[in-house]
Amino acid sequence: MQHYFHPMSRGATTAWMFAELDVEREDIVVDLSGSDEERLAYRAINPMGKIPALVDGDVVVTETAAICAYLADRFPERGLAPEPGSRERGAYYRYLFVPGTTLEPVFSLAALDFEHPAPQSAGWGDVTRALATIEAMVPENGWALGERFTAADVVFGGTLDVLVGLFSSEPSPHVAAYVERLRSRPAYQATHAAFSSS
Ligand SMILES: N[C@@H](CCC(=O)N[C@@H](CS)C(=O)NCC(=O)O)C(=O)O
Repeated sequence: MQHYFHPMSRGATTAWMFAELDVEREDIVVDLSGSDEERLAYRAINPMGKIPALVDGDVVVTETAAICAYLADRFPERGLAPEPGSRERGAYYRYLFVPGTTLEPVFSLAALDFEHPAPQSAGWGDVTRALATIEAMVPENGWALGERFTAADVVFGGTLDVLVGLFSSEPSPHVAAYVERLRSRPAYQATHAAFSSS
C-alpha cells in the first residue's frame, strides 16, 4: 500500500492509524512546496491535490477519515473498528464524520474571525454549537466507543488534537484530558515527532 503524505500535515493522522494497526506501508512524502510539475503529477492520484492519499492496488482512497475507516475495515483482526452492521457502528460513523463535515470548517473559519452569516444553512453551524458537540462527544474516560480504542479516536481525536489550539478559550478539563490520553499513545508519539520538534 502506498501512503502519500507529509509528516507535518493531516497525513500524520493516517500515519498514526497505520502505526496503531501495525501494518506495513510504503510512505511517499509529497512536497507541497515542490515544483508545479510534481504537484500536477500528484493530481493524477488526488484531483484535489491534497494529502493524505492511499493507493491499495487499484483502489485509491482520499480524505483522512475515509483512509482511516478503510484501513480499520481492511485489517479487521486488529480490532480498530466495530463489526459492520453492529449497533456500535452508529456512534462510530458519527465520530468519523463530524470532524470533517462540521468541526474543521467551523474552526478553520473562526480562526480567520469569520462566521457564516446564516449558520442555520451552513452544514457546520456555529462555534457555540460545535463546542457543545465536542463537549458531548468527548468521553469522560477511555475512548470514543468505551474501553476499546478504535479508528474513531484517531479521526475525532486527531482533529481535536489540532483544533484545541484554535479554540478562543482553553479546552475544558475533560477535553484536555482526552487529548492528553491520545498524545500518550506510543503510536501517536511515533508519528507526531515532527510536530513536537518544530
Ligand atoms: N479533507 C482533506 C483535507 C486534506 C488537506 O487539506 N491537506 C492539506 C495538508 S494538511 C493539503 O494537502 N494542502 C495542499 C493543497 O490544498 O494544495 C482530508 O481530510 O484529508
